[in-house]
Amino acid sequence: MNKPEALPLLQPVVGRPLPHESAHLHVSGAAPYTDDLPEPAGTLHAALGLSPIAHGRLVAVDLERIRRQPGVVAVLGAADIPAENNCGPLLHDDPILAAGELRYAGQPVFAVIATDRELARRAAALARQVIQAEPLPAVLTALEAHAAGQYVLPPMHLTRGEPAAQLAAAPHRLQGRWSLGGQEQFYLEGQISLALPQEGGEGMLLHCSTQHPSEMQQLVAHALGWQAHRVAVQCRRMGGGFGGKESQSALFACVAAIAALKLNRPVKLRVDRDDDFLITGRRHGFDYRWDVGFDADGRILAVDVDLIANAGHSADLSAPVMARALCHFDNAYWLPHVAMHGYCARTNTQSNTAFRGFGGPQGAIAIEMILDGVARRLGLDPADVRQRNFYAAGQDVTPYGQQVEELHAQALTAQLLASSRYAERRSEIAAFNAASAVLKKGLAFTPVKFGISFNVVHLNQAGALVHVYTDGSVLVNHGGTEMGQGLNTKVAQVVAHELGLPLSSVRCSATDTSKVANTSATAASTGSDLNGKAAQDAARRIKARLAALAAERFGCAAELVAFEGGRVSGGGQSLSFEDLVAAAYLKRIQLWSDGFYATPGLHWDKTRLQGRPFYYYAWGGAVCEALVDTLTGENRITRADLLHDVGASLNPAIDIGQIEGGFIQGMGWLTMEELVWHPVTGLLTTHAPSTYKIPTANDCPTEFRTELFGMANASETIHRSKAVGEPPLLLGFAALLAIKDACAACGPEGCDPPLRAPATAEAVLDAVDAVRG
Ligand code: MTE
Ligand code: LUZ
Ligand code: MOS
Repeated sequence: MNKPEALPLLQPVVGRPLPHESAHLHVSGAAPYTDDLPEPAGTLHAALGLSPIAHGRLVAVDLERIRRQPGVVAVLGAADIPAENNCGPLLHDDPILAAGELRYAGQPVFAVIATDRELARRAAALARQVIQAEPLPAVLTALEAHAAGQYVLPPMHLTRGEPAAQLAAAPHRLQGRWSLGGQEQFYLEGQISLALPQEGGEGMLLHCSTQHPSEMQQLVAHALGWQAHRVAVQCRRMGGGFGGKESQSALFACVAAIAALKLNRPVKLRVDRDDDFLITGRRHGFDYRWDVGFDADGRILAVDVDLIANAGHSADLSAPVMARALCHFDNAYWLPHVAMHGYCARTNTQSNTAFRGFGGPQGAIAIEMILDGVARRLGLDPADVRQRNFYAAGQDVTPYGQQVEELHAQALTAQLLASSRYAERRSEIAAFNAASAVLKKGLAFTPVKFGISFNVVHLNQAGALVHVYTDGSVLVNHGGTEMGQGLNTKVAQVVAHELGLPLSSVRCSATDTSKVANTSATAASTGSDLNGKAAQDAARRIKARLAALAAERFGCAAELVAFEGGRVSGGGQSLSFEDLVAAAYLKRIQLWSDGFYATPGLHWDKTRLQGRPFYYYAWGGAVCEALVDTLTGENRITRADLLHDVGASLNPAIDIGQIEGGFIQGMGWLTMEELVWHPVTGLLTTHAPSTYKIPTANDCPTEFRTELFGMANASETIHRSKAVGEPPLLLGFAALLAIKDACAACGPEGCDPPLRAPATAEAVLDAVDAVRG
């Protein structure tokens, strides 16, 4: 045993801006994604034949003709599925391959398996010629479906107080309607699964780009008619998921597995970008109707609102998405009397699904549009009206009955409005607009309050497995998946901190259903909250065993043993972590452990929509400045100031990346990403980057300032940090409202431009025309 030595000044591993664990591989193009894995000899490739029509009765498919195409080994239809023809996550209403009915243009009808991908795609492209169907009338918009009472789920209502009576009594009243588009996840790595038959066809291993390996395992098992223990799903990393691989990776996993089982050969299904757009759903577009009562200062007295989501052809995750929309309509505001009505309209389009924010953005933006309208009606600065309506002491219970414990909106807003010089710039912009006929500027502030936890209580659990090897190195496996958000880096930091090791001693391995079972999706921003805690639990169990051994050696109490800087010390003595581990092994002490975490204190009544669905809230605020060319409609965000609450950050570099990325993604949704379905055929016409525009580096605000709010989480989360994945997307609201503000500068004092989202050049010109009258 060594004499204690002066420890070098130790840099804590948790809380440091360390680079993403794969950053060097990402930037050098060396990080392997599913398609980069070596293909075993004999691997076959699948492609999907898609419905050419939006709605119809499927009469026949000439699969024989497809079978005769070059390179084709097999063609599978719904009848070839061994067991359940479903890949829906909650309800069993999502066919893997169409049977009986065609529900949207782009729906997979058959799968071609060929010797190479190009040949498979060529054969699948004959879909239009081999599918025989009787067309039926298609419902393509949510409003049409709503008018016909056609829903994928029963309507949801959330009410507090007496909204009707208070509306009638309110001194001011405003009614409105608004329409908001959906958004494509546009993960850079498309949907992909590689299925490898094991044990002569008795088992199946899937490499799948998915946020939810456990659900892929279950759905594949159901499709094959197998018990779950015969299916293993692995995912090392995704090239982005953004919610699009929470449930909708399942169709691809199921098709690959069904084909692999049938042919007893490895089968890879990697869809082309256009097919990915046509097959999978995305963020729900919403239509709103509202009626709001307010006082002369712009304080909201009562509001009644309809939220109509385009769910697409099946339920998918629309129920929890709509529940989250209803639970975010309040955003940061006290709404004393409120009635919300949520409708998930069934249409003949792709089934819409999770996308960063999971309905939260669609709920919260409605109150932001309402408050903007209220401020314009009263001739007040919208930032003042917003601040007057913030949750405050005594006015701090949400419509769904959860108390808002940290009231950060006021302090965060004051700090942001000061650092962004909101008031001064407001007058500078007014002066600019007065002198500029064509170019107009606009300014807007919007706050964020976002509830953290899955709004389905039982999903808030996680497991981890930590191995310490005899050389003192550590391997972590947890139930979360890495999609670029830095989860593995954060979890490794937590484990390194616990064992007093440098980060280089700890690695995370691929997510694997045979290592940690029954995991939840990496979603709802809870990845590091849940898996960080589970991994900490596992590390602490190992540490306790090691501390007991060290205490014996040092002749001190186990509580006095410290793990720091790669050394273990106590009672005035110390030894290296490695030496202690080697000694523990010889003493036959278990050097690995599982760990588990379940978020405490959550309860939720999903019929009454009441309870405590969220462990805590994350807060934020954005101030955006827009420059609009009112002759062409072109617009850009020239400056953005973001102030965002991540609690005590686990990794400020990763968190700032998430905040900037989330803001840009929210800005893209609201200002440029436009989805267009052909009004007659129902075909999605914007199904490639040539027609669907996502923001690029050129669209970043010229001045882009991001700051962390810096208050530790009042709730006992992992190192008092806060989830950061989704909430910053809502910061993008300020981009839309800044453009709207610039449009307002074209009309008379107090005008309210009817700007729809996305605020494309056309939308801006329409809004400008409307206020110019
Ligand atoms: N960041 C990157 N780079 N790529 C992604 O796919 N997904 C977002 C967010 N940030 C995503 C991302 C979404 S939708 C969620 S729910 C969270 O990351 C999931 O990861 P977390 O819970 O570990 O934050
Ligand atoms: N709830 C939620 C969910 O708040 N976020 C999610 O991502 C989710 N996914 C499935 C079910 N409920
Ligand atoms: Mo994120 S939408 O919860 O995957």
